[in-house]
Amino acid sequence: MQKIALITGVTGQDGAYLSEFLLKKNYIVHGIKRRSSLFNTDRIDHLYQDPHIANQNFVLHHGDMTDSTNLIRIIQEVQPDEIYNLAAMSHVHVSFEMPEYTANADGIGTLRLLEAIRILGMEKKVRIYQASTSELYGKVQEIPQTEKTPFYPRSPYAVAKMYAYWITVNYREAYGIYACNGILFNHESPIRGETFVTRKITRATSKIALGLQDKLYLGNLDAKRDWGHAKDYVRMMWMLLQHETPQDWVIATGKTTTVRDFVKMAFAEIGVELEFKGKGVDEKGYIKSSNHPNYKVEIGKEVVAVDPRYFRPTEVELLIGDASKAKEELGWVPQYDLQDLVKDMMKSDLKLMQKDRYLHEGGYDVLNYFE
Ligand code: NDP
Ligand code: GDR
Repeated sequence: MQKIALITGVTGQDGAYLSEFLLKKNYIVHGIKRRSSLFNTDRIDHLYQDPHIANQNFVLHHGDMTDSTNLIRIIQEVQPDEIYNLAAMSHVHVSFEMPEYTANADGIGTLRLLEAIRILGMEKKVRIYQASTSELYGKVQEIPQTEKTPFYPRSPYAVAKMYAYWITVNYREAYGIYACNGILFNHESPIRGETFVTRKITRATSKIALGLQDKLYLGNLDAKRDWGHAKDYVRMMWMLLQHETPQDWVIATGKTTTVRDFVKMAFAEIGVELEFKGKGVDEKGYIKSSNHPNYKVEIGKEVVAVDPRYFRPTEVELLIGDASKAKEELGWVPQYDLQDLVKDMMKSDLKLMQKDRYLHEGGYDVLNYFE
């Protein structure tokens, strides 16, 4: 019998990689996507199957975490063995601008999903993965952070996710539902959303290499994150749902790096050594040397600057996770380190920006719909 998975947030970074992974494992994958006025399925278009053919393995449904009737109907129709709840307003900074929506989608949305299972009497049939986050740790209580480290959320996003974390634990204890929290530290990839810091950096570095952009503006360069590769992390989502008993798991690399050092690593991929001078809002990054045969950038040029608009009202300064439990009990071995991740992202963005440059040179970079 083929297993059936339902993924909320299927159009996101993790949803796309997880769909690929589960399809390779011979699952039938159903995904929930939001209606939007433009196509929003870029990341999963390569998995698309013509809805007119029989026996599809990849099926999309319109839906939203803020609509419980729709969640109940989809779950009833799909009868999943596993549900991966990845849907969320996932941008920490934006959550300060949209706190109520974030609470609704990320916090109450998780409750809606769990209640749907109860309403449908599927408590014993289905296993649920909840996309919890290292943002729960927020203000540093202890390092490295483990499953036992106390939470101290520092944004509306993290507070909403804290509700989702505990409601998942509560439904597991109260109703015996197989529900797990994966407390995942930051994970990135070539298909990471463009406004998260790693992707913002690899895109801008690629554009600077090709002469399409002059400068990269960032916020807090001192923030430290434990960055892994999304491919390693989605494998883990599946692995932890296969464990005999439902538990909560930290997934992390155990290494932490500043935003500043990530920028240096990205520039190193185009043969540039960066030098940072100044402090706080006045800190700037200059080209110290440049030695790539294909990418010529001017020595001494200022290419990185700080813009306070990217500062957060409350910041998470330091994240570093200890995934010993997952490594020991589930045998998780990540295949990528940070260097591999930066290489993978830079390779992909350089290719994308090269395409942009061809379009730009051909005069096709701005499509005027209203001409
Ligand atoms: P993305 O932002 O790339 O994807 C989020 C997905 O959720 C998108 O498919 C988005 O749809 C969808 N979505 C947003 N709001 C709603 C809603 N109201 N109803 C239905 N769908 C919605 O996130 P990631 O793939 O990076 O992360 C996946 C999950 O893991 C998220 O819950 C995130 O908070 C969590 N997480 C992520 C980490 C990371 O480092 N990536 C670390 C720890 C946790 P659309 O495409 O239409 O916007
Ligand atoms: P984060 O990721 O908040 O950790 O949440 P993000 O990449 O947005 O920020 C990481 C750190 O970089 C600093 N920073 C900047 N961030 C952005 N976005 N843009 C900038 O210009 C910039 N300059 C500096 C931030 O202040 C922060 O300290 C991600 C999301 O995927 C969440 O959904 C997930 O739960 C956590 O990771 C784990």
